[in-house]
Amino acid sequence: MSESRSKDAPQNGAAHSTIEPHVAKPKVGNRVTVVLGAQWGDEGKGKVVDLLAQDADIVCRCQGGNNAGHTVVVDSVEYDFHLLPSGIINPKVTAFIGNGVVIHLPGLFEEAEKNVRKGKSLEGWDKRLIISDRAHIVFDFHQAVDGVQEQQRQEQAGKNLGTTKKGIGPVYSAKAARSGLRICDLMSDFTQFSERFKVLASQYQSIYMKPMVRDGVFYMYEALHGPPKNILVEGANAALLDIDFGEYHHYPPHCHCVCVYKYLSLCPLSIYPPLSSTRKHSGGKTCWNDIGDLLQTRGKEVGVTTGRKRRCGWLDLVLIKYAHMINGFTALALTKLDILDVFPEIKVGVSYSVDGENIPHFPANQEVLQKVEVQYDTLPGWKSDTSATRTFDELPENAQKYIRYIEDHLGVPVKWIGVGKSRESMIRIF
Ligand code: 2SA
Ligand code: GDP
Ligand code: MG
Repeated sequence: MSESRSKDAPQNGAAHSTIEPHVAKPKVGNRVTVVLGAQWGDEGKGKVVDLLAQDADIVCRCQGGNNAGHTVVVDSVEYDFHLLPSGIINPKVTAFIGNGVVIHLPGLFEEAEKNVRKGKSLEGWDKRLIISDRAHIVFDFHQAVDGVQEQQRQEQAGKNLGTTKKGIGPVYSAKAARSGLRICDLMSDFTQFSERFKVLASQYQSIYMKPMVRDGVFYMYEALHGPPKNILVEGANAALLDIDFGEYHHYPPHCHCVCVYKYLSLCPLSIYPPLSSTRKHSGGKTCWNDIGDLLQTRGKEVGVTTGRKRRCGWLDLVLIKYAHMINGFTALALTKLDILDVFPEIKVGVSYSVDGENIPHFPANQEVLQKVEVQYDTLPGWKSDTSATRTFDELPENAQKYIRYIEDHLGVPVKWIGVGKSRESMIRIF
């Protein structure tokens, strides 16, 4: 994990000098850490964010909506976050929902209330949440449209995309079409809203939201230029769900899920990829096989948002390398090692071929991806329980070799290893 202090942050020198000559560089000492999923989501980002949030001042969500589901287990209480940054569980942290996030307001309040009922950690959440006024609003009709579009796809093409039906695609489409409504619209002039929305909007505009809503750009600018802070960015979804770099057409990603600014980016990587069951994935399909069901059952792999069973398979290092090329990961957090405890041998996808010929990259085209055959390396398993392990040295020798193998293959250091759901079940190697 390389650290990106703000003095190293990418600067657009020309723009700074010609447009805003007086704009100061961010204060030296600020640090931005980005946590991103490198597969198809559900790698355990929530757990990693919770861990890092203990040293963070601000935790930001920057994309996605309540299609995401991030799990954090503290003191045996399992919290699930969809819109709220998981770091909000830490009372010292300010949580920030940025302009790239699309917000379903009833969902946000339901999520907060549900988690408040579960345990003390969420108490006072509304005092430590900032919402960007440029974030777009998801209305119930967006969710209804999502469902209708899925049905139409099924009828017209014989298959649908397996969306979460949370209205994410429709609201990002409206955003791109410049017809979306933003939090700032809700907070100020209602004339843009139809009569139908005025009633709904006024409820939220009243006491609940006003104290939270700020100019998001100004807020983050001040944070970056004020006294040094640790800022943690919580990626939602994952690289393979990105609208540009993900599997376009197949799993219709809706927004950017990758780190474009090359700040420090940390990658939670489940050691087997869990995928939502409705997906028909191609690239990783050969990594789904008869062991998938066992991985699903052992990992209790069920969608946090939809409750759908996730499909699971062996780790695919070709696509992790691809995600690394895009994001430039500086450290890996390998989660769910414990799930592999029962296997006598463990396979790892290491190369792709199409029609017998090796291809060195992750194909953009879905038809090519359909034809991909994955070549595996097979490593010996360790056949023992790692869930109580707390140091690298305590891990069985073959588990250590497995981790070093992944590290060597990717050229990125592993700094955390997950051996269970709870906050404590994480080995640190630093
Ligand atoms: P959408 O609803 O428009 O964002 O769906 C587009 C595609 O993105 C996939 N997608 C996800 N994949 C993994 N995890 C997600 N979040 C939930 C979780 C999933 C759940 O954390 O468990 O509960 O099932 C997520 N959200 C969206 C989706 O399957 C589509 O392929
Ligand atoms: P996210 O979307 O990336 O935040 O991941 P999710 O919360 O949707 O799904 C990850 C699941 O794996 C959750 O149920 C976590 O509690 C669980 N989990 C995370 N890390 C580990 C680990 O190291 N071992 C095991 N057994 N489960 C883990
Ligand atoms: Mg998830």
